[in-house]
Amino acid sequence: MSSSTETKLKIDKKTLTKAFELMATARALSDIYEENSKVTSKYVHATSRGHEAVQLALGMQLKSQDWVSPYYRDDSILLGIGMTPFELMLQLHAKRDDPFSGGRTYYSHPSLKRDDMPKIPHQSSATGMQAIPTTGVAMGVQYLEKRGLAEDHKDKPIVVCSLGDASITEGEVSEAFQMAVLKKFPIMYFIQDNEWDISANAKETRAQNAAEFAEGFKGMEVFSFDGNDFFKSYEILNEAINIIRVERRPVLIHAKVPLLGHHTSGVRREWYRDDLEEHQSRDPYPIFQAQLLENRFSREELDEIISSTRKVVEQQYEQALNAEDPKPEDLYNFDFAPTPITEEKGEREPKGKEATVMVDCALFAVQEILAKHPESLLYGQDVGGRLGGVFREAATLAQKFGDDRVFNTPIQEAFIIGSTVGMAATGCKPIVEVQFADYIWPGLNQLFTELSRSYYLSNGKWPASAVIRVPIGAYGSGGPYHSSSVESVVCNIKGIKVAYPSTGADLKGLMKAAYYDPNPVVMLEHKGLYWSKIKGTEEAKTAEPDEEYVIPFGKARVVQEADTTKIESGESMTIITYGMGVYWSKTASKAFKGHVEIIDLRTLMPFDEEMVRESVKKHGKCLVVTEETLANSYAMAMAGWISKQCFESLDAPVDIIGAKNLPAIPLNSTLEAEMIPNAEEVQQRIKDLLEY
Ligand SMILES: Cc1ncc(C[n+]2csc(CCOP(=O)(O)OP(=O)(O)O)c2C)c(N)n1
Ligand SMILES: [Mg+2]
Repeated sequence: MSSSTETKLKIDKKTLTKAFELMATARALSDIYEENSKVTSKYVHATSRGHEAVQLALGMQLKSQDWVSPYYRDDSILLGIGMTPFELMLQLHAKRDDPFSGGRTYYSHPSLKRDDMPKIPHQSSATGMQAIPTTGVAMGVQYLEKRGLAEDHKDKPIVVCSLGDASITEGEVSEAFQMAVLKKFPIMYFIQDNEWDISANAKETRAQNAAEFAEGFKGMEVFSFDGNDFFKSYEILNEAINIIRVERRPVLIHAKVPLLGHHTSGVRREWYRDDLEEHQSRDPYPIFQAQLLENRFSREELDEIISSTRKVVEQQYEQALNAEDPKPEDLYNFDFAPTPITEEKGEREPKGKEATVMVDCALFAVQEILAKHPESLLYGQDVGGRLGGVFREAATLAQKFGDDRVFNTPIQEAFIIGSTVGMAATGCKPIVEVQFADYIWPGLNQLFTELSRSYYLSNGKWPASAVIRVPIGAYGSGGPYHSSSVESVVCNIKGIKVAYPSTGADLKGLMKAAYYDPNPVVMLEHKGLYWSKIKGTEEAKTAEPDEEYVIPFGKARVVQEADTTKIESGESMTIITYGMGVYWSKTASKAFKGHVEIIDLRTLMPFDEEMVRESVKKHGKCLVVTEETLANSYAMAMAGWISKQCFESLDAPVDIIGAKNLPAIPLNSTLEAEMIPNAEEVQQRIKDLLEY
């Protein structure tokens, strides 16, 4: 036992005293939680009991310029970076002043943005899912350094992603590891191996441990050791941190630790553990005490620390328990960060500008952003220099702005989407691309679990500013995996905004608004409108608006007005639509000149409630047109909303047109045409409604 204190690194007495105080504090916390379990288990919690030594060794060596993503068992990391037990217990009791989330999320699910402490982006509770966002932080740190945009620090910042041993079997963790070694990010993956995954044992869940797994990731330097030994942990972490600070490359820590507490307050160890004695024999607390007794400390000194920390924690426990609860109205704070884009500005149709296809309006918008804002980047599959996007939507950008600003990613939609939350935390402004809407699914988890909740659950500390471009829609036999509509699923995620422009001018103005918006924005861009090649979509091609042009989200556009005489005589109706629906409706309404108003929503979340309400009230008849399958769709929800909001002014039931309710859009063009709505179908429904 004593041999491990003979480390090359001499740890001064002050540091050891601090470490012991913190370990005693962590023990006092978990003891007091157990002693008061009836009260403390109102909200679920897990503690670091058994993991304290390696966690403190890490937390105590992090600096204020560093970044760390602790997981739910990391309360000793939080003590190590300087959080007080009182602050931690405010979260335990889900109190209003919980510094992480204001009572919104569980114990030891931190987020922190203090000048004098390492930064902690929002931490979700989904095991392993922090790997991608945190690797995104490292990507942002690297980008800012390479571009000379980083703040000056004597010691360069490192990024730490802490993970339980079982969580690394999640597929997304491999995406993160792969990017870290490929790009040599300054990151530490800090794996605490207690060999448990709730009740599933290592033997059932893995063929190799974290250190062996990491061998598959070329360039990841691995340190594997007993994390229950504070001296050893402190020394190895010191070396590992130094490698990352100086050599700017990734490291994986594999620390073997006993799990001494319960999995969580709700899942008790006595229900299933058969190895408690063996784990108890590796308890870091008596080991540390024995080491300290052989190393400049007396029993009296240690006992004094143990009893005084216990008193402090007891007192802070009461204080935290009696602290104020959140008020009902607090629920509504921080749903979206305020955007500076609140009005339409700039010139939509500058004189002398030629009609420009939609795909180029998007390209020019991104080009202007990249030219003006060095913190902006564009990445995704095939957007790099060689091709410039499968739709040539990013053509020439890599050549103009460099391969470190516009680049290809591997086929990793989770990484493409999830990395933006970390990038945004560092001050970068990522614009990313999912190649086809059909492939958003592997990234949807990150969009839902991480991006959409970062601002809300960090109580307003970490907005995730990201533009996610998604080519969407059916176009010329794209078939079942290059044609799907996904807006209903995306719009169902709260905390993100969604645009679906139908013209070049709208796409450019909304792309700019999306960029300046501090929230995550999904830009749905219809492939069939990109070049206006489909008959009837010529008007998607517009003059390219000027550089200043922006359109605020939540402002629809009147595509076509009905005649006053028709409105007055009760012979008019409105169509609420977006995307390709705009063009089907325009073509269809030609047969009913002056009878049909068409509203293009332009943004689906938020949508222009006022314009929709006014338009329906004006006409008393309404048709909602979408390209999506109808069952449980955005369009159906819109029709429901209209029916309720405008019930008294409706002269007919709200009608809806959409695709047939089938699992996929078939490849064969006859089948595709049968599935998707068209102008003829819209024309028939207009007729029916006008005659109702
Ligand atoms: C994505 C996801 N799946 C399942 C869970 C439920 N869950 C919570 S903790 C846990 C075990 C994690 O084990 P490990 O990563 O080794 O951490 P430990 O609790 O052992 O410290 C599971 C399966 C979750 N939180 N997230
Ligand atoms: Mg485990």
